[in-house]
Amino acid sequence: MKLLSFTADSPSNALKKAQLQCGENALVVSTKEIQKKSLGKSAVYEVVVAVEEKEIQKRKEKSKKKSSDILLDISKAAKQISQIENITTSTSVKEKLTSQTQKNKLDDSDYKEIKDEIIRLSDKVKLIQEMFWEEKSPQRGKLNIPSEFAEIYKKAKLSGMDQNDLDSIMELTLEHMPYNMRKNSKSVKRYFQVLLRKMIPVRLESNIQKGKKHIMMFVGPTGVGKTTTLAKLAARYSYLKEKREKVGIITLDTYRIGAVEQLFQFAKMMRLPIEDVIDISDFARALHSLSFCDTILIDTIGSSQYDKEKLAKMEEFLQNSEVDIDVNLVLSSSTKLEDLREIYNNFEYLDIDTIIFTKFDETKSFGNIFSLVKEVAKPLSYFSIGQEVPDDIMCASSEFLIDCILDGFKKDRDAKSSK
Ligand SMILES: Nc1nc2c(ncn2[C@@H]2O[C@H](COP(=O)(O)OP(=O)(O)OP(=O)(O)O)[C@@H](O)[C@H]2O)c(=O)[nH]1
Ligand SMILES: [Mg+2]
Repeated sequence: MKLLSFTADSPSNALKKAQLQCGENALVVSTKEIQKKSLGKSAVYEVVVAVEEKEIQKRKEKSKKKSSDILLDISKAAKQISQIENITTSTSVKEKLTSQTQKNKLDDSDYKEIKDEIIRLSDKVKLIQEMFWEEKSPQRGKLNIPSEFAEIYKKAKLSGMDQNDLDSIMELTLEHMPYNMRKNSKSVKRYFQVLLRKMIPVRLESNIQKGKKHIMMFVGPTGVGKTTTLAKLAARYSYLKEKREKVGIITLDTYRIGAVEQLFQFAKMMRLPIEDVIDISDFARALHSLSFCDTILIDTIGSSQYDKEKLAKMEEFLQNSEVDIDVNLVLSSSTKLEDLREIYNNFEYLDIDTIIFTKFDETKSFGNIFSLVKEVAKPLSYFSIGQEVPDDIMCASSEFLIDCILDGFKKDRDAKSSK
């Protein structure tokens, strides 16, 4: 027989402790208060119990077993968890990651796989954003746009491109794009960019016939930048290009006071010959007096596309000319597609050779240019990218235009690379 003592803040709690350790049958020998309750201190009671030694031994073994049972359960659970983990990750990138990390090494293909997975996930996130954007699933019109294509679709759509153009290009892309390129939005964007570029006709400056007199006439609506563009090109041809050319200027039908003044001052400053023409008979004379020039640039007064009388007069000048005139339609990038169409239709009978777009710096959407040029199938020749004469002009480039459509106009970066 053994006597054991248990203490607690009450006799019943002390007894509970004793019974927990020695069993319900433990014999209570005494109960007494061994510390009185005082300020900040609770009372302490002691319970002394008498227990058979065999009983103590039995209870010790039981408690040992209980804790080893718990350990067993934990290790079983751990085993199960690791088995589940192995199954779920056996085919995934994660398994490779774990096993490769053990070897402390990841080879390039693993990195690529992980990268692709991250891009795929980010595409999914983009798709969700997309769905908020139009508050509907990626089912747009009759086209079902996969998530990797969502970003590019949105950008193109916001660029002001014609919806039918966009849908047919998307359809083409979805049909022909190699499967391995579809994996993420980056490769989709690259493919889409190349496809769009191929659709834009561009007339290279180098394609202008050498040795042949080049007579360029600038026509277009009022205020689009015809005179400014002419001045920039006059400087470019006469001073800035590798091979300097003799450049002359003609101002046509310029009854408006001030319109000629500006150009006359510019020509004087640049030491370029300039002729002012009001009558058709004067036109032939002016061309003759500039016959020593390699390039003749003809400025016209801006005409509203609705001003049929003025347009008819311009046509008369062109028809009566005995020389080939390269007709350059000047349009502003910030004009909406439907207005561009209308302007083009009204100037079309002048037999337009090429289109110059101005004011790239004044807009954020360039899809209108893409759609117009695609529709009318006339090549672009120059882009005006600001007000500065002679710097803010560049040769048209489909690459530059598509970058503007998909990523916006960035003068410093793009202009330098494309001049
Ligand atoms: N921001 C910006 N302004 C431009 C650009 N090109 C021309 N401009 C400005 O547009 C305004 C009109 O330019 P003009 O060259 O006089 O236009 P225009 O077509 O000759 O005008 P009209 O002869 O009246 O028909 C001027 O203030 C120019 O500085 C350009 O690329 N970007
Ligand atoms: Mg003008």
